[in-house]
Amino acid sequence: MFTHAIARMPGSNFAEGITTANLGKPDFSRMNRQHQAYIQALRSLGLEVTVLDAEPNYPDAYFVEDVAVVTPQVAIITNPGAQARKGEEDSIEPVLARYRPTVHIRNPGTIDGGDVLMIGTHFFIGVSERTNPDGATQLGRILERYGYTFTMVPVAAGLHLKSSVNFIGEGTLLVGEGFAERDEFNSYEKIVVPQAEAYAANTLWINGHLIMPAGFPETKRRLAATGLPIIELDVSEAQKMDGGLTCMSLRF
Ligand code: CIR
Repeated sequence: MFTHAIARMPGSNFAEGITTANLGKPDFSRMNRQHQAYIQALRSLGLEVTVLDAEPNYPDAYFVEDVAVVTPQVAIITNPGAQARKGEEDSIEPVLARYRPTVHIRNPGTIDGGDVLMIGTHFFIGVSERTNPDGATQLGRILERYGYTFTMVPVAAGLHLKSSVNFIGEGTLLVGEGFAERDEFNSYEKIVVPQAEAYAANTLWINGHLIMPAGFPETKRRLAATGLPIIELDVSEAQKMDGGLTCMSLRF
């Protein structure tokens, strides 16, 4: 059960964040409405949500998932892989320190939380453009001290591991086509997201519910087979900035 979430308001300069998406310029008021609906959905599932103020110097800082990895025993503060995002982690630490002891990933290791998938006591850590092998190994060693195990997974496509692979309960992963046959995920049941709907792999599993991006009917149909209630949210503006549902909160 998740009981808490931390999110951050997007700033009025959020369109200056990093993006590779070619989906047009995002709109601030639409972003705010979508972000409000997101917070509301988390609250409707019983989470106590702390919403931090925007960080004017960091237009991507509302993607709070990337700056920490929170386990029941410890919060690991990351060292973000993108130059423009280095320093975002400083203001999350005092917030997480209210709930957990904190430890840090240090240079030359880099890691974005979007590459870290926690499933019970096992972690998959994506090695991507943002997370390097040193950062992944540092995180893995910290997790081992707390009794967790980990596997490193090369991420050749998509920004982060969780852009393409997410846990949806009952031993099941929601996976993009490129990850469906990967050995690392052998022991899980899988629901495969068709390539044309690849963005929908970034679906959130919270307290027996799924929150998925709106506009992906085939993925919705496949997810309906789980029997879990599905909440659809329009996250078009975050998508324009290469982000989505998992990225906009830390859940614990
Ligand atoms: C970035 O490129 O860092 C942001 N514009 C998007 C981060 C998305 N975060 C995530 O997938 N965890």
